[in-house]
Amino acid sequence: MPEDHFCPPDPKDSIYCISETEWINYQKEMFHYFSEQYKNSNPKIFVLFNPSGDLALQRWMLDSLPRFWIKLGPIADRYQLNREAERWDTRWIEDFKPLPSRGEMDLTDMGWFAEDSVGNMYWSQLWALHNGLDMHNQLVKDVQESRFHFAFEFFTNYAGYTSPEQSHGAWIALRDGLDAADTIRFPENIYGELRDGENKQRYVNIAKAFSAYGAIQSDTTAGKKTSWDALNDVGYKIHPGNYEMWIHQIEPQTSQGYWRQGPKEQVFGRFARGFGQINKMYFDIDDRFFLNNPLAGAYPIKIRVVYLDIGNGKWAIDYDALSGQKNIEVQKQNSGSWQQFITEITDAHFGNRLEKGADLILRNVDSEQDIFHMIEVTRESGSTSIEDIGDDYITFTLYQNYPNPFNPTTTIEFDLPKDEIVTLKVYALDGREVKTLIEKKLYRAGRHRISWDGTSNAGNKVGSGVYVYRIEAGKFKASKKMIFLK
Ligand SMILES: [Ca+2]
Ligand SMILES: [Ca+2]
Repeated sequence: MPEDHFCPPDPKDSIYCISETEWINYQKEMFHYFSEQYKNSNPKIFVLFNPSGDLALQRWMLDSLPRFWIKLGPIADRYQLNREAERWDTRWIEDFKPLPSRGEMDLTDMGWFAEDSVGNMYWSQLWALHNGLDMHNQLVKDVQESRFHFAFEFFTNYAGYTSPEQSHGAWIALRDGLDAADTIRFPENIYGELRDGENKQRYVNIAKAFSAYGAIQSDTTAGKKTSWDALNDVGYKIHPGNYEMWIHQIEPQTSQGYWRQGPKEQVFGRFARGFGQINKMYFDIDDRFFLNNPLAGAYPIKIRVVYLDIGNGKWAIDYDALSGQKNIEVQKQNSGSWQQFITEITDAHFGNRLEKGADLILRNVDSEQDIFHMIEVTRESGSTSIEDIGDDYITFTLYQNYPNPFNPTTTIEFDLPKDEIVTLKVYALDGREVKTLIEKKLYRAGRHRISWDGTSNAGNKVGSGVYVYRIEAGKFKASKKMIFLK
C-alpha cells in the first residue's frame, strides 16, 4: 500500500483506505457542507472546527469558511509549560487576523498547577487573553470553585475583543518569563550549555540567579520535557515577557522581574515586575484604542494599578494629560497584601508625549522598592446602549424618532458599525441649537437609544413645531425632522 494512504484505526480493512489527498478533500467537502447549513441560521450558529495538525487544511478553513470557530488547544492549556511559545501555530499572531477560537484548560489536577492553583488559574486566563482566545473552556469542578471566579470574570470581561478600537479597556500584566532556550540573555558560558534543552543544571542555574526575586525551580530534574509535577519558573521556549492587551511596556528589560510574591490566596503574585535598578517603567497605550488620535480629554478614563503593599514608601503614576505631564502619588500602608489603586481622570490626552513616547509612567519617588502586577485602563461606553448586536453587517443608521409627533418625550435610536465619538443635537428650523443630547461621547458599536423631553439647554419647554435632530459619529453625519405638539 502507498505510504500516503489514510486507513481507519482497528479493525483495519484496506478496502476503506483512501489516499491522503482524498481524505483532505473529503474533510473540505464536509466542512463546506456544514458551513452552508449554518450560514443563514437564525439565531446565528457558528460551527466549531477541531483541526487536525494539517496546516494547509487549517489555512484553507480560515480563508474559505471565515465564520467557523476553531479549537486552539495548545493556547489554552500550555500556560507556563515548556514550549508554550511555540506549541501552537504562530500564524494566528503573525496575520493579526481576528480568529474566533476556543480552547480548554483541563490540566488542573497536575502537581504544577495545584502548587498555586489560584494564581495559576488567573494567569492562565491572562495567557489565553494575550493570545486572543475567545472562549476558554474550564472543567465543571473548576467553574464551581469560587476562588477561581475572579480569574474567570477577568477573562470574560476581555474575551472576544479582537481589536482595541472596540474594547472597553486595555491592560498589561507584568511578567518576566525565564526562557532557558535564550542563550543571549542567559549565555552558555555562565549558565551552562543549552544542549538542546536537555541540560537540567542550566535551568537550576538560571533560577538560582533570580532566587532573590522569588524564582524557584521546584522540580530540579525538569529539562525541556514538561514537568507536570512541580511548578517551575524556568522553562524551555516559554513566553519571555508580559501578557497584555493593548498596553505595552517600553524597554521592559530595564525593570526587574519577580516571582511568587505576596500572599498565596491572592491571584496576582505568580509573576510581577519592580523598578530594580531604574526608577521608571514606561507604558504605551495602543493608539488604536483612541482611534489613532489623542484622546484629548474626550471622555473620562479609569486607571487601575495593582501593587504589592509592602513598606511605607511611595510610588507615582505619571500620565500624559491635556496640560502636559501630571503625577499622582500613592502612599503604601504596609498591609503585606496586593492592593489596587483606582483613579478616574477626566483630562487624559494620551498622545505619546511622555518620555520615550509613553502615555503612562510608573515612577519610584523614594528609595523603597515597589512591585507591580497590572495596569488597566478602562472607559465607560454610552450608558444608553441597549444592545450590542456584535454583527459584522451593521451599518450606520439614524432612525426616525418615535413617537412622532410627540409630547412630552420622544426616543431617537442610532446604529454604529464601530466605536465612534458621537455628538447628537436638536436644532430649530432656522439652525439655532436647541438641545445637546450627546456631546463628544464614546459609543460602542451597536444600537443605542436616547430620549428627548422637549426641553431646551436652558431647561425650558420648547414651542410646538418642527425640529431637526442631527448626529455626528466619526465621519458619518445625518439628520432627520421631528414634530413637537403641545
Ligand atoms: Ca499610545
Ligand atoms: Ca517606592
